[in-house]
Amino acid sequence: MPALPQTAALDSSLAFISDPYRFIAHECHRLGTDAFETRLMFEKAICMTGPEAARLLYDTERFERRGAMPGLVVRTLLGKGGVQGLDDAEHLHRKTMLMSLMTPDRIESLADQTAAEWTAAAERWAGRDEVVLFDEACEVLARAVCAWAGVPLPESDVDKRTRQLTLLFNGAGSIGWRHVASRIARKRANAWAEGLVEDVRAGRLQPAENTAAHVISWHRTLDGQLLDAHIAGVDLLNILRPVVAIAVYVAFIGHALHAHPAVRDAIAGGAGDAAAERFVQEIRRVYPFFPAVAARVRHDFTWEGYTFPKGRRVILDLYGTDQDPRTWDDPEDFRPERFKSWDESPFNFIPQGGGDHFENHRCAGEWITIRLMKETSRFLAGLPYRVPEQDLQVDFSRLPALPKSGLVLRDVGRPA
Ligand code: HEM
Ligand code: MYR
Repeated sequence: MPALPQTAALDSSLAFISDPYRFIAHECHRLGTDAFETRLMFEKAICMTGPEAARLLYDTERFERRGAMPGLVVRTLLGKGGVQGLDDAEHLHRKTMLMSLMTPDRIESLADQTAAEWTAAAERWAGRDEVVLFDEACEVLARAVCAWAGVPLPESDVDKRTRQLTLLFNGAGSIGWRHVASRIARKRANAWAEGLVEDVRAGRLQPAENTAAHVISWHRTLDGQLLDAHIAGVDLLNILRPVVAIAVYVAFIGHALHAHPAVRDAIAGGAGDAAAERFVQEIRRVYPFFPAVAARVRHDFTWEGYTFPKGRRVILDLYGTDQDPRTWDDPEDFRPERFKSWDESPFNFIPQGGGDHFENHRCAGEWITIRLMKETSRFLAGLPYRVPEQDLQVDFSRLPALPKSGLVLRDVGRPA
């Protein structure tokens, strides 16, 4: 049995963290393979890229998620006990509950809430010289998602909670003080969310039945018990945090509208929903956001002649798969039209994971993300503003990647 190709370096942690979006694809290209073995944080790991690798990782007979995520990510971005680390019947049960929040009418309701928050934000900006779009988006989305999820957010807490929710994703992948700040934010956000769950259960808080706060607080596990309040809080944050994280895509929308004025004009001129959707899909394909997902091998198997030993951590390259030249012609070109002929495979375009939303760990909020991105694209395309001189370069060494300036807008006028 041939061994998997190996990296020259014994440990790749440093190489990975310095270029988190491109390390796996670059190394695969260099080694002429879709999968290679290395060490990450001193532990052996298999890294893979491409649609066939994605199909493999979402085979639940061969992979499980328990203990797959690195501790650094669990103690910041994800929290302990949430849906991401579950397997089999327990995962299916919890995921079904979370997916019940993703009905078309609930998604529309969040889109309406978000549109209203954008309009209110534009009013606030009218008196200011300039605004940083990423920062403003974090606040707008925090306000919108809390209202939608049945989570009270008094005006005096808006800044604090926005900062906390933002740090969970915008500090998790950093090193140094930002990572420490992210851990502190995780502790505080957990305490807040657990308190909310307790308030709901004690009747002190009575969110509408179709809200995340209600559904998660009253969810029962397979053996009929309420979730541990701490874990319910973690999964409530698994709804609140990622909606705020859409702010990263908002910054990319601002970037793309600026780079492609013809697309901006088309959207401002009322291009149909299908055109708006192709625009946001291309943003999700071209701009880097979530680099990779991790799983562990359930039991020994062979794939394309290589052995995958039980317990091995396996990392799937999401960004590189969305840039794979076997699927995408001229992958680095920004061409929304390409989505007219995309085959809708669940494995070749996976910015928010692959496979099935219900059966696998694929992102529960993918439809919300697309819907809010379309709403925001229309809002920004119809908003008068200037993009002053600034460093618009997308920083690929940062987690998550962002335009360096955060997208400064000047002389913002009234929305159309
Ligand atoms: C899972 C990305 C927005 C809720 C995931 C995964 C990725 C991802 C890569 C893991 C897939 C896997 O493990 O196979 C993103 C990105 C977003 C985003 C880039 C853009 C902001 C959202 C939103 C929500 C959400 C808006 C909720 C409203 C979740 C949940 C999971 C998840 C609950 C765990 C699913 C599971 O383990 O079964 N997301 N996501 N995400 N996402 Fe998102
Ligand atoms: C969410 O909040 O779930 C949405 C996306 C957040 C992306 C944050 C990316 C940086 C975190 C590092 C992940 C490393 C995985 C190997």
